[in-house]
Amino acid sequence: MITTVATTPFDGQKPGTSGLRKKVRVFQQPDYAENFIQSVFDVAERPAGSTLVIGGDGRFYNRTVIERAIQMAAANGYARVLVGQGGILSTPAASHVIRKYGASGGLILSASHNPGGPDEDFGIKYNIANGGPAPEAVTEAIYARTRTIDRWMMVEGEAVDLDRIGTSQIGAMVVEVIDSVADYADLMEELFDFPAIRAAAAQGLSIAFDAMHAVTGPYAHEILERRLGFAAGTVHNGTPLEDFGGHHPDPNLVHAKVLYDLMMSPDAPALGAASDGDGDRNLIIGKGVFITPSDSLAMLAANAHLAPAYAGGLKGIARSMPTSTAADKVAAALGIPAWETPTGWKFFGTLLDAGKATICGEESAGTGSDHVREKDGLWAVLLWLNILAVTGKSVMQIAKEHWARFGRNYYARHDYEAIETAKANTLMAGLEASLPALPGQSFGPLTVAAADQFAYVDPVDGSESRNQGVRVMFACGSRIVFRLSGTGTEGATLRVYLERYERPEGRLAEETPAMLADLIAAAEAIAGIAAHTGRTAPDVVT
Ligand code: VG1
Ligand code: CO
Repeated sequence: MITTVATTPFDGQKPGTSGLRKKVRVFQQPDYAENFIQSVFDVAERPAGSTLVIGGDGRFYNRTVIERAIQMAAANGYARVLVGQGGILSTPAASHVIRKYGASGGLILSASHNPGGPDEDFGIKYNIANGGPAPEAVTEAIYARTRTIDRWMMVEGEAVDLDRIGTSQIGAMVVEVIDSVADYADLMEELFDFPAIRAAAAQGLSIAFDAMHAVTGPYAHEILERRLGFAAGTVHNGTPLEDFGGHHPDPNLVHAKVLYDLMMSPDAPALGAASDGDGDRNLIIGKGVFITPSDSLAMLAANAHLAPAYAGGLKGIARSMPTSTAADKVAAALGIPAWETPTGWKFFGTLLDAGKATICGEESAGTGSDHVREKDGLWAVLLWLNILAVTGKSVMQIAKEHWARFGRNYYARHDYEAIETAKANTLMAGLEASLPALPGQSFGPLTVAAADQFAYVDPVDGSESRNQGVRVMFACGSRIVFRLSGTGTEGATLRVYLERYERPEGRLAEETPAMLADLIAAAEAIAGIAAHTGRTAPDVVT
């Protein structure tokens, strides 16, 4: 029987860069999650007989919301729900399941790399039938609906046992609890040269993978240790925990410091890697060398033909605007298009669907391809392993050869977290106002060539996205980008992206902070970060 519950709108249910992200306490308010999910169901394109996929990263509050979402899906006319066992599906696995089983969409419950637990973060994201994040037109429609919603619906049935694989029924709807890992692991086996990796592993190729007590643990155990034969213990922190062991499941040099230290030690394996809360990000560290995500994108694209799935070549490479231009140089060398999109994976969907790009990436440790419509942490790790296995080279060797051929993009991102929102907005407004006067001005040795606020017109569907970040381009090819994060749950986070290009004949083996010092000083002079925020140093440098 369908129960209709009267409700009133909540303010601020506007999806950000990647879904609706708030503190758990906010989501725990009566009707809060229900209003958002009902708004999704009210606007989503879902023909009669549709299937919905539901999965999450296993963080605190996951099960509660999944149980409710299943009851609501039954009341809203879905024919079938596919849910990962224990409520677990990594974000890329959810994308694959949506595509494989022809679902009309999916709910992914995650706040990604944000910490978890009763006082931390939760999130809900809706993905469409292509498996990718809902594009802005859809998220705008969802948001508009949250502002007028007056009821939500559910079928009160017997609770589904999320832990037991099998089929049950709620009202007229079928609920299938599926193996969270199998479909995804099978897909990886199709894409990559597993026999070559297995053979290399048997001959001593080694990897340390830090699952950060997040969703990729079970996936990494199955793929790396069982299917590829890497030694037991290859996967560190492989048991998903509701609070990620009290850590940030953010695979960067700050939060994966233990892995970094291992990789810089004499005992380092060939490859060190980590993934985030929901499994869509990746960190790549070779023995003695950190590979920036922007460089990883470029190096993967340059070597992708070594993996069976990409042996026929790439159709194009896409990167988010703040991501370094290293990938563009690879695209030019391959004679394929290079696309520049706003931040967030939702902007890659149309390019992938239209066959304009095969590999995409973001500076925030996201890389992926047209095999799904999300970034994919383990995919990147497996492509690296495939390349190492086939070439027999070290990560260091691949990096050095890459820089010698394409030049090197020194790169860093400085984050100023939990700034008062008003101060952050004033800073950005000041920056924008200063744009017309910037060209021609010099900051130390750097002269501004151009400055703008990035706006994007999707080359496939023509949709426009404005205010996607302030870019300051210098005559020497260096660049600073300023933008506010769209995933935080506390105040505002200012991201400052710094990039300096050195030609192949230039200085390729320097330390990044020293190479970026002039740009860091210029960023302060241009934006007045200290004056606006009182901060004299970033909270996180990645
Ligand atoms: C951040 C990253 C962006 C990424 C997004 C979601 O967004 O910068 O590149 O797509 O997180 O990643 P923002 O707006 O905070 O800069 V995840 O792994 O949270 O789904
Ligand atoms: Co993520």
